[in-house]
Amino acid sequence: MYLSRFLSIHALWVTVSSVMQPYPLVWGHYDVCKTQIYTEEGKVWDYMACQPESTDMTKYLKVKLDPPDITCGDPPESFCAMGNPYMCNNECDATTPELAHPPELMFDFEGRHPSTFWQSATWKEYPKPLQVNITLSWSKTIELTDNIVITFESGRPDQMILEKSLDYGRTWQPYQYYATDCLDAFHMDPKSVKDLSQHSVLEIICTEEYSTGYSTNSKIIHFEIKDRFAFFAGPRLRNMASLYGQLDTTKKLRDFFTVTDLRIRLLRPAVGEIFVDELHLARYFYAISDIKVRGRCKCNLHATVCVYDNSKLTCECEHNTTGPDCGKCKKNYQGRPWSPGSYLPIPKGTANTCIPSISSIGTPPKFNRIWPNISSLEVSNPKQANVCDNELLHCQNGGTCHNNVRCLCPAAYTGILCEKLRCEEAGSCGSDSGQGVPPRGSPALLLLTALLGTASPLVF
Ligand SMILES: [Ca+2]
Repeated sequence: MYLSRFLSIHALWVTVSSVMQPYPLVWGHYDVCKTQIYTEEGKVWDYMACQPESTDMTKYLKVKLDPPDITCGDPPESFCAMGNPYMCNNECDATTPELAHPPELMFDFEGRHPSTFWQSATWKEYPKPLQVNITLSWSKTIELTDNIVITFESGRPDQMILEKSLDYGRTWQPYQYYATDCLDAFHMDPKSVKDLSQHSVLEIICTEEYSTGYSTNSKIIHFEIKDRFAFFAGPRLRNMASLYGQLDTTKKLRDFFTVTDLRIRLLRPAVGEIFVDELHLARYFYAISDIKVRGRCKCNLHATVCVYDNSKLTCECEHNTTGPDCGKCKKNYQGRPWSPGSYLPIPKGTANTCIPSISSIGTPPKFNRIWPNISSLEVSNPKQANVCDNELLHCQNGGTCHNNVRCLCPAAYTGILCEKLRCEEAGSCGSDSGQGVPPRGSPALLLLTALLGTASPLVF
């Protein structure tokens, strides 16, 4: 059973008018999809890659517990303080609002005292494991932009797995293992995210950093998104261009931060001692006061607005795209294959708009891509990171780097880094076998190799 705690009102987040807003003041926000510019041919639309603002995604999720009746208070029971088995004057009663601990208290506004929290039943059936799955579902692909933070009110669990799904809960993959003893619990060597590198950033690790039971003051468990971003963007995330370049070219990296659902698998509560105190099992339970998940709707860089209506998130697609994630071209706009927008070149990216179908207009469309005005980019973003240079970010296939903001490509090539054959983009390479066309993905690998300064292929 889903326990819905949503606002029933239509919720919408957007801070700018996508039409009226001038170019972003700070590069990298991608908060404008199109703007009108004046050319010799009159007013025309200039299209840019765009994405919704990062926001608190817990407002838009559904939470499900398994087992469904694991929340404490039905029937009412008393529980003891974790550190003191004789202090058992706390009561959980689902029928009394002041004594109830329902799941929605994991997502309410924290800041008041004392904290409000969800709590499980106690471990009265020991030695049968006390295990709870907490599933958070968005029914929409979202991109995580900040650490997932879970606050435990009565000791951090001895064993826990954070999992993710990219297919609405049909299949699950581990995101991170947490244990007081990783080897014992999961047969994994303990690691910290800080032990990882650009090469191993997608490794699934077991950490002992957050599982020291009730004996420390910290109540918090992180899943470290920002530390992973920092492998590409630097410790203070100053070089976001490098991160965006990576996200553009490496689908596995992009997918790593993308989810439709998260699942917190609580496998063993905090015990705090070597042995479970079987005489005082009311000391052992799970209690979570807060879960933070920040992210944005995945709209494939074709929308700045994501609407929450009727318990459903949907991108409001621009660039002649459609679908919940703007994942296809609108009818009559299939003049070339759909493609996601691109973060490059910084700061406006490339919209990769869908163009009218030949059949819909009778004559071949005039391909009207308007490139950013290079000189204005340089003036408005004097400290921007490079799109290309001659050290790390190489133009491919003989292209030359123009003022660090654009590759000038040989006639046969196109793309941000001259990575695509022009005939391939136009669909006129003339060979179904693909002979003569570089294997897809190889430019991305070349770029990665260039960025990471290694000659060996990466294992993601
Ligand atoms: Ca709370």
